[in-house]
Amino acid sequence: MKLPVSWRASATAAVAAATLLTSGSIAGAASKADVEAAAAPDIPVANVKAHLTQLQSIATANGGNRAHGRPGYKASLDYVKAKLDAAGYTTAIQQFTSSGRTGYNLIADWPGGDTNQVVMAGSHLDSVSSGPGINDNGSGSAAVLETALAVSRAGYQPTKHLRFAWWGAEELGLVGSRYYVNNLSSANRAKISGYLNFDMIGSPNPGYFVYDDDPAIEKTFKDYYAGLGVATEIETEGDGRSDHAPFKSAGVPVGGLFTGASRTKTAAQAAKWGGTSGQSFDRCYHSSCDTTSNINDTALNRNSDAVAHAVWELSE
Ligand code: DTR
Ligand code: ZN
Ligand code: ZN
Repeated sequence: MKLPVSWRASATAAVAAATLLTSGSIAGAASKADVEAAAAPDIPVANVKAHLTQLQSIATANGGNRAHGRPGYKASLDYVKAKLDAAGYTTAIQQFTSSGRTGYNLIADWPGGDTNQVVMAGSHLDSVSSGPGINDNGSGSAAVLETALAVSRAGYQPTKHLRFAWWGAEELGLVGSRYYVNNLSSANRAKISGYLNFDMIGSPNPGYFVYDDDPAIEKTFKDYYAGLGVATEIETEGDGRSDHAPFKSAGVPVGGLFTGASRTKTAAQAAKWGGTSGQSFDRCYHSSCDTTSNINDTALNRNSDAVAHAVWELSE
């Protein structure tokens, strides 16, 4: 049984990679240890916002939501899948049932890379039934989609294999992501080097929170933000609160980003991040006002670029 790997960027990648099965650590690809890693491209925030506009239109045309078991969810899934199919991905829809309704996960594999080392990035695509769910979680879904499209545009061929996922029924209790993890063989589960989760990354009164799970994934995100001169905080309430939880429970290294939900921004946080103290990070959390107007473009832009940075860096 391969030990759960933890990420470790290492100058001795060749040695570390050769002892992967015994050391329990994963390093950057040996073949690129002495070559500057390919830098991720900028993710055009206009493209991300265009996806959000499409998701908004889908919700508006389907009773105002994109919730599990409702037409708006399947229409959202079909939109994302069509973009990925056109970009050369190998896509698969995984079906499940929850609360008597059919749910769907979308899994998209980028051809190439070592399929024994799979880097995954995912987000839940469903909204609550009370609204369109543009920040929660169109923001994460659109950023992951645009990163996947950027991989295709770049013709990126990393050492590791890239897999992207859009989960159903997260709002019912992480149902889709748990179904995916539970239905992996132990061999296939052990091949997942890491799972990156993006759930609410464009909150209107944003904070910049990094999941405090796998140290190397956390460092990848914190270093990225340090490069921007943006302070980050550890996401202290994330455990069990989103789709990284089933992966973490299965021993997969996880990480992710979050801009905040109903908790209130403190004066100290407003001093370093801007925005309004004494106000929720997202006043429209799980509400009908979670529309395309409920997005902070700077946060969405920074986090979309952070998604791409982490995908490139952790798969090189
Ligand atoms: N459960 C998520 C929102 C959420 C609340 N806390 C965190 C921490 C990390 C990620 C997400 C969240 C939802 O409503 O989809
Ligand atoms: Zn939610
Ligand atoms: Zn969410």
